Amino acid sequence: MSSVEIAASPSGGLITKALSGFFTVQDESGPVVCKVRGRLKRGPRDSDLATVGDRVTFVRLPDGSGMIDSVLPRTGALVRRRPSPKGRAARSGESEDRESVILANPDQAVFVFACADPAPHLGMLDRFLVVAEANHIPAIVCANKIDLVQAETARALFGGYATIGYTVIFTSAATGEGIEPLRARLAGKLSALAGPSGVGKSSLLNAIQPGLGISVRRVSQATQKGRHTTVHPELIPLAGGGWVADTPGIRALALHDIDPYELDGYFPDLLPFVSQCGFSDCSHKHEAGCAVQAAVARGEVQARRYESFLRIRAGQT
Ligand SMILES: Nc1nc2c(ncn2[C@@H]2O[C@H](COP(=O)(O)OP(=O)(O)OP(=O)(O)O)[C@@H](O)[C@H]2O)c(=O)[nH]1
Ligand SMILES: [Mg+2]
Ligand SMILES: [Zn+2]
Repeated sequence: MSSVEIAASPSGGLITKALSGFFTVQDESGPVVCKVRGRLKRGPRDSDLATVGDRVTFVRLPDGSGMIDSVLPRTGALVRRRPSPKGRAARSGESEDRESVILANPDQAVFVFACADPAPHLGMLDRFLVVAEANHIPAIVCANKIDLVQAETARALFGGYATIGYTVIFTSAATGEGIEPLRARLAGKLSALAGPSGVGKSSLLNAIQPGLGISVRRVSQATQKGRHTTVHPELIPLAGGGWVADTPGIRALALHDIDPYELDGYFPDLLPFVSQCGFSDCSHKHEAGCAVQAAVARGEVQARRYESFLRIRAGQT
Protein backbone atom coordinates (compact mmCIF):
# COMPACT_ATOMS: atom_id res chain seq x y z
CA MET A 1 0.00 0.00 0.00
CA SER A 2 1.42 3.37 -0.94
CA SER A 3 1.81 6.14 1.60
CA VAL A 4 -0.79 8.17 -0.28
CA GLU A 5 -3.38 5.43 0.23
CA ILE A 6 -2.53 5.20 3.90
CA ALA A 7 -2.87 8.95 4.23
CA ALA A 8 -6.19 8.84 2.42
CA SER A 9 -8.01 6.62 4.90
CA PRO A 10 -10.60 8.89 6.47
CA SER A 11 -10.34 9.82 10.12
CA GLY A 12 -12.51 11.79 12.50
CA GLY A 13 -11.87 15.36 13.53
CA LEU A 14 -13.34 18.53 14.97
CA ILE A 15 -13.78 21.77 13.01
CA THR A 16 -12.07 24.49 15.02
CA LYS A 17 -12.22 27.30 12.48
CA ALA A 18 -14.40 28.07 9.48
CA LEU A 19 -13.58 30.84 7.08
CA SER A 20 -14.79 31.34 3.50
CA GLY A 21 -15.09 27.68 2.64
CA PHE A 22 -11.89 26.65 4.41
CA PHE A 23 -12.18 24.60 7.57
CA THR A 24 -9.47 23.91 10.09
CA VAL A 25 -9.97 20.34 11.30
CA GLN A 26 -8.20 19.06 14.36
CA ASP A 27 -7.41 15.47 15.26
CA GLU A 28 -4.69 13.77 17.31
CA SER A 29 -2.12 14.55 14.61
CA GLY A 30 -2.83 18.29 14.74
CA PRO A 31 -4.70 20.81 12.62
CA VAL A 32 -5.20 20.65 8.87
CA VAL A 33 -6.98 23.11 6.61
CA CYS A 34 -9.70 21.37 4.61
CA LYS A 35 -12.19 22.03 1.90
CA VAL A 36 -15.54 20.28 1.76
CA ARG A 37 -16.06 17.70 -0.93
CA GLY A 38 -18.19 19.20 -3.71
CA ARG A 39 -21.03 16.73 -3.45
CA LEU A 40 -21.69 17.80 0.13
CA LYS A 41 -22.36 21.36 -0.92
CA ARG A 42 -25.98 21.58 -1.88
CA GLY A 43 -29.19 23.09 -0.67
CA PRO A 44 -29.87 26.60 0.52
CA ARG A 45 -28.01 26.28 3.81
CA ASP A 46 -24.53 25.87 2.35
CA SER A 47 -22.85 28.16 4.83
CA ASP A 48 -24.14 26.16 7.75
CA LEU A 49 -23.37 22.79 6.24
CA ALA A 50 -20.24 22.62 8.33
CA THR A 51 -19.10 24.95 11.02
CA VAL A 52 -17.10 25.29 14.19
CA GLY A 53 -17.87 22.43 16.56
CA ASP A 54 -18.92 20.01 13.84
CA ARG A 55 -17.47 16.52 13.91
CA VAL A 56 -16.35 15.41 10.48
CA THR A 57 -14.61 12.62 8.66
CA PHE A 58 -11.79 13.83 6.47
CA VAL A 59 -8.72 12.70 4.58
CA ARG A 60 -5.29 14.23 4.60
CA LEU A 61 -4.03 14.85 1.08
CA PRO A 62 -0.43 14.55 -0.07
CA ASP A 63 -0.13 18.33 -0.47
CA GLY A 64 -0.73 18.83 3.24
CA SER A 65 -4.30 20.03 2.89
CA GLY A 66 -7.40 18.00 3.66
CA MET A 67 -10.83 17.14 2.32
CA ILE A 68 -13.94 16.78 4.45
CA ASP A 69 -15.97 13.74 3.38
CA SER A 70 -18.88 13.93 5.74
CA VAL A 71 -20.30 16.02 8.55
CA LEU A 72 -21.66 13.92 11.40
CA PRO A 73 -25.18 14.63 12.63
CA ARG A 74 -25.27 17.43 15.21
CA THR A 75 -26.35 16.80 18.77
CA GLY A 76 -27.46 20.44 18.86
CA ALA A 77 -26.38 23.93 17.93
CA LEU A 78 -26.33 27.47 19.22
CA VAL A 79 -27.79 29.54 16.41
CA ARG A 80 -27.54 33.26 16.01
CA ARG A 81 -30.29 35.33 14.46
CA ARG A 82 -29.42 38.47 12.62
CA PRO A 83 -31.40 40.78 10.42
CA SER A 84 -30.63 40.66 6.73
CA PRO A 85 -28.93 43.65 5.20
CA LYS A 86 -31.56 46.16 4.03
CA GLY A 87 -33.32 45.20 0.82
CA ARG A 88 -31.38 42.03 0.29
CA ALA A 89 -34.08 39.75 1.65
CA ALA A 90 -36.75 41.39 -0.47
CA ARG A 91 -34.68 41.07 -3.64
CA SER A 92 -33.61 37.50 -3.14
CA GLY A 93 -36.85 36.25 -1.62
CA GLU A 94 -34.99 35.10 1.49
CA SER A 95 -36.80 35.18 4.77
CA GLU A 96 -36.23 38.32 6.82
CA ASP A 97 -34.02 36.71 9.40
CA ARG A 98 -30.75 35.13 8.46
CA GLU A 99 -29.34 32.60 10.80
CA SER A 100 -25.90 31.29 11.36
CA VAL A 101 -24.63 28.61 13.62
CA ILE A 102 -22.39 29.99 16.35
CA LEU A 103 -21.30 26.60 17.62
CA ALA A 104 -22.32 23.08 16.69
CA ASN A 105 -22.56 20.38 19.34
CA PRO A 106 -22.05 22.65 22.35
CA ASP A 107 -21.81 21.01 25.76
CA GLN A 108 -22.76 24.32 27.32
CA ALA A 109 -23.21 28.03 26.67
CA VAL A 110 -21.66 30.71 28.83
CA PHE A 111 -23.67 33.91 28.47
CA VAL A 112 -21.38 36.82 29.22
CA PHE A 113 -22.74 40.21 30.21
CA ALA A 114 -20.93 43.16 31.76
CA CYS A 115 -22.00 44.67 35.07
CA ALA A 116 -21.34 48.03 33.43
CA ASP A 117 -19.89 49.46 30.22
CA PRO A 118 -22.02 48.31 28.49
CA ALA A 119 -24.89 48.20 31.03
CA PRO A 120 -26.42 44.72 31.02
CA HIS A 121 -29.57 44.17 29.02
CA LEU A 122 -31.13 41.48 31.19
CA GLY A 123 -34.10 41.03 28.89
CA MET A 124 -31.59 39.85 26.31
CA LEU A 125 -30.06 37.44 28.81
CA ASP A 126 -33.54 36.07 29.55
CA ARG A 127 -34.05 35.40 25.84
CA PHE A 128 -30.67 33.70 25.57
CA LEU A 129 -31.59 31.47 28.49
CA VAL A 130 -34.90 30.51 26.85
CA VAL A 131 -33.05 29.54 23.67
CA ALA A 132 -30.60 27.44 25.69
CA GLU A 133 -33.46 25.72 27.55
CA ALA A 134 -35.37 25.06 24.33
CA ASN A 135 -32.25 23.54 22.78
CA HIS A 136 -31.31 21.55 25.88
CA ILE A 137 -28.00 23.37 26.15
CA PRO A 138 -26.89 23.86 29.77
CA ALA A 139 -26.36 27.57 30.40
CA ILE A 140 -24.00 29.45 32.70
CA VAL A 141 -24.26 33.17 33.40
CA CYS A 142 -21.00 35.10 33.54
CA ALA A 143 -21.21 38.61 35.00
CA ASN A 144 -18.00 40.30 33.91
CA LYS A 145 -16.39 43.66 34.73
CA ILE A 146 -17.21 43.38 38.45
CA ASP A 147 -14.28 45.75 39.01
CA LEU A 148 -16.45 48.56 37.62
CA VAL A 149 -19.30 48.28 40.15
CA GLN A 150 -19.88 47.72 43.85
CA ALA A 151 -20.25 44.08 44.83
CA GLU A 152 -23.87 44.73 45.91
CA THR A 153 -24.67 46.17 42.49
CA ALA A 154 -23.32 43.09 40.74
CA ARG A 155 -25.32 40.85 43.08
CA ALA A 156 -28.47 42.88 42.61
CA LEU A 157 -28.15 42.58 38.85
CA PHE A 158 -27.26 38.91 38.48
CA GLY A 159 -27.89 37.21 41.83
CA GLY A 160 -31.48 36.45 40.83
CA TYR A 161 -30.25 33.98 38.24
CA ALA A 162 -28.51 31.95 40.93
CA THR A 163 -31.78 31.88 42.89
CA ILE A 164 -33.47 30.37 39.83
CA GLY A 165 -30.79 27.70 39.72
CA TYR A 166 -28.39 28.91 37.05
CA THR A 167 -24.70 28.88 37.77
CA VAL A 168 -23.58 32.50 37.99
CA ILE A 169 -19.89 33.36 37.87
CA PHE A 170 -18.77 36.87 38.75
CA THR A 171 -15.58 37.78 36.93
CA SER A 172 -13.20 40.53 36.09
CA ALA A 173 -10.87 39.98 33.18
CA ALA A 174 -9.12 43.12 34.40
CA THR A 175 -8.29 41.96 37.94
CA GLY A 176 -8.43 38.19 37.46
CA GLU A 177 -11.20 37.74 40.00
CA GLY A 178 -13.45 34.78 39.22
CA ILE A 179 -11.23 33.54 36.41
CA GLU A 180 -10.35 30.31 38.21
CA PRO A 181 -14.00 29.22 38.74
CA LEU A 182 -14.72 30.06 35.09
CA ARG A 183 -11.71 28.04 33.95
CA ALA A 184 -12.89 25.10 36.07
CA ARG A 185 -16.36 25.25 34.48
CA LEU A 186 -14.88 25.17 30.97
CA ALA A 187 -12.50 22.27 31.58
CA GLY A 188 -13.06 19.25 29.37
CA LYS A 189 -16.12 20.68 27.63
CA LEU A 190 -17.03 22.25 24.31
CA SER A 191 -18.35 25.67 25.30
CA ALA A 192 -19.40 28.90 23.65
CA LEU A 193 -18.81 32.28 25.22
CA ALA A 194 -21.69 34.32 23.86
CA GLY A 195 -23.00 37.76 24.64
CA PRO A 196 -23.21 41.31 23.37
CA SER A 197 -20.22 43.08 21.88
CA GLY A 198 -17.78 44.73 24.26
CA VAL A 199 -18.67 42.74 27.39
CA GLY A 200 -15.23 41.15 27.55
CA LYS A 201 -15.56 37.67 26.04
CA SER A 202 -12.18 37.76 24.33
CA SER A 203 -10.61 39.42 27.37
CA LEU A 204 -11.89 36.59 29.57
CA LEU A 205 -10.30 33.99 27.31
CA ASN A 206 -7.01 35.85 27.38
CA ALA A 207 -7.24 35.84 31.17
CA ILE A 208 -8.11 32.13 31.30
CA GLN A 209 -5.23 31.25 29.06
CA PRO A 210 -2.47 33.84 29.13
CA GLY A 211 -0.50 33.88 25.91
CA LEU A 212 -3.48 33.48 23.61
CA GLY A 213 -3.21 37.10 22.55
CA ILE A 214 -6.75 37.29 21.14
CA SER A 215 -7.36 40.83 20.02
CA VAL A 216 -9.63 42.84 22.24
CA ARG A 217 -11.13 46.21 21.69
CA ARG A 218 -9.14 49.24 22.65
CA VAL A 219 -10.67 51.09 25.58
CA SER A 220 -11.35 54.13 23.39
CA GLN A 221 -13.53 51.96 21.14
CA ALA A 222 -15.32 50.13 23.89
CA THR A 223 -18.42 52.27 23.91
CA GLN A 224 -18.76 52.64 20.16
CA LYS A 225 -21.80 50.75 19.01
CA GLY A 226 -21.82 48.30 16.16
CA ARG A 227 -18.12 47.55 16.29
CA HIS A 228 -17.14 43.96 16.71
CA THR A 229 -13.59 43.09 17.52
CA THR A 230 -14.07 39.36 17.16
CA VAL A 231 -15.40 38.65 13.69
CA HIS A 232 -15.27 34.89 13.17
CA PRO A 233 -15.97 32.21 15.73
CA GLU A 234 -12.96 30.10 16.52
CA LEU A 235 -12.44 27.21 18.89
CA ILE A 236 -9.59 27.62 21.32
CA PRO A 237 -8.03 24.56 22.93
CA LEU A 238 -7.86 24.81 26.71
CA ALA A 239 -4.71 23.75 28.48
CA GLY A 240 -6.76 21.62 30.88
CA GLY A 241 -8.68 19.92 28.03
CA GLY A 242 -11.79 21.09 26.27
CA TRP A 243 -12.52 23.78 23.75
CA VAL A 244 -14.10 27.17 23.97
CA ALA A 245 -15.51 29.30 21.18
CA ASP A 246 -14.86 33.01 21.26
CA THR A 247 -17.75 34.41 19.29
CA PRO A 248 -18.53 37.84 17.88
CA GLY A 249 -21.00 39.92 19.88
CA ILE A 250 -24.61 38.92 19.37
CA ARG A 251 -27.90 40.60 20.12
CA ALA A 252 -30.19 37.73 19.35
CA LEU A 253 -30.24 33.98 19.20
CA ALA A 254 -32.66 32.18 16.94
CA LEU A 255 -35.87 31.65 18.84
CA HIS A 256 -38.43 29.89 16.75
CA ASP A 257 -40.59 26.82 16.71
CA ILE A 258 -41.48 27.61 20.28
CA ASP A 259 -45.20 27.28 20.84
CA PRO A 260 -46.29 30.26 22.99
CA TYR A 261 -47.98 27.72 25.25
CA GLU A 262 -44.69 25.93 25.76
CA LEU A 263 -42.68 29.03 26.61
CA ASP A 264 -43.38 28.68 30.35
CA GLY A 265 -41.51 25.37 30.18
CA TYR A 266 -38.34 27.28 29.36
CA PHE A 267 -38.58 29.48 32.46
CA PRO A 268 -37.43 27.17 35.28
CA ASP A 269 -38.63 29.76 37.81
CA LEU A 270 -42.20 29.82 36.43
CA LEU A 271 -42.48 26.13 35.71
CA PRO A 272 -43.21 24.90 39.27
CA PHE A 273 -46.37 27.04 39.38
CA VAL A 274 -47.70 26.30 35.91
CA SER A 275 -49.39 23.04 36.87
CA GLN A 276 -51.29 24.84 39.63
CA CYS A 277 -52.98 27.33 37.28
CA GLY A 278 -56.78 27.06 37.00
CA PHE A 279 -56.66 26.57 33.21
CA SER A 280 -54.39 24.04 31.56
CA ASP A 281 -53.74 26.47 28.69
CA CYS A 282 -53.27 29.46 30.99
CA SER A 283 -51.37 32.31 29.34
CA HIS A 284 -50.37 33.59 32.81
CA LYS A 285 -51.43 37.05 31.72
CA HIS A 286 -54.93 37.78 32.95
CA GLU A 287 -56.62 34.50 33.92
CA ALA A 288 -58.29 34.17 37.28
CA GLY A 289 -56.70 31.43 39.36
CA CYS A 290 -53.30 31.85 37.67
CA ALA A 291 -50.69 30.44 40.03
CA VAL A 292 -47.86 32.17 38.18
CA GLN A 293 -49.35 35.64 38.68
CA ALA A 294 -49.99 34.76 42.32
CA ALA A 295 -46.35 33.71 42.73
CA VAL A 296 -45.21 37.01 41.22
CA ALA A 297 -47.48 38.86 43.64
CA ARG A 298 -46.01 36.93 46.57
CA GLY A 299 -42.50 37.72 45.35
CA GLU A 300 -41.69 34.05 44.70
CA VAL A 301 -41.12 34.79 41.03
CA GLN A 302 -39.04 37.83 40.14
CA ALA A 303 -41.24 40.49 38.54
CA ARG A 304 -38.51 41.28 36.03
CA ARG A 305 -38.39 37.67 34.85
CA TYR A 306 -42.18 37.53 34.59
CA GLU A 307 -42.12 40.68 32.45
CA SER A 308 -39.49 39.07 30.21
CA PHE A 309 -41.77 36.05 29.89
CA LEU A 310 -44.70 38.25 28.81
CA ARG A 311 -42.55 40.15 26.31
CA ILE A 312 -41.15 37.02 24.71
CA ARG A 313 -44.60 35.44 24.66
CA ALA A 314 -45.98 38.47 22.86
CA GLY A 315 -43.27 38.03 20.26
CA GLN A 316 -41.60 41.30 21.18
CA THR A 317 -37.88 41.69 20.85
N1 LIG B 1 -12.79 47.24 33.53
C1 LIG B 1 -12.86 46.12 32.80
N2 LIG B 1 -12.76 46.16 31.47
C2 LIG B 1 -12.85 45.01 30.77
C3 LIG B 1 -13.02 43.76 31.41
N3 LIG B 1 -13.10 42.79 30.45
C4 LIG B 1 -12.93 43.42 29.28
N4 LIG B 1 -12.78 44.75 29.45
C5 LIG B 1 -12.59 45.76 28.40
O1 LIG B 1 -13.79 45.80 27.62
C6 LIG B 1 -13.48 46.05 26.24
C7 LIG B 1 -14.11 44.98 25.37
O2 LIG B 1 -13.47 43.74 25.61
P1 LIG B 1 -13.47 42.55 24.54
O3 LIG B 1 -12.81 41.41 25.23
O4 LIG B 1 -12.95 42.99 23.23
O5 LIG B 1 -15.05 42.30 24.41
P2 LIG B 1 -15.78 41.19 23.50
O6 LIG B 1 -16.96 40.74 24.30
O7 LIG B 1 -14.83 40.16 23.06
O8 LIG B 1 -16.32 42.07 22.27
P3 LIG B 1 -16.62 41.58 20.75
O9 LIG B 1 -15.47 40.78 20.26
O10 LIG B 1 -16.85 42.84 19.99
O11 LIG B 1 -17.90 40.77 20.82
C8 LIG B 1 -11.95 46.11 26.17
O12 LIG B 1 -11.58 47.46 26.22
C9 LIG B 1 -11.50 45.39 27.41
O13 LIG B 1 -10.25 45.82 27.87
C10 LIG B 1 -13.14 43.74 32.85
O14 LIG B 1 -13.32 42.70 33.51
N5 LIG B 1 -13.06 44.95 33.49
MG1 LIG C 1 -14.24 39.50 21.20
ZN1 LIG D 1 -51.20 30.88 34.79
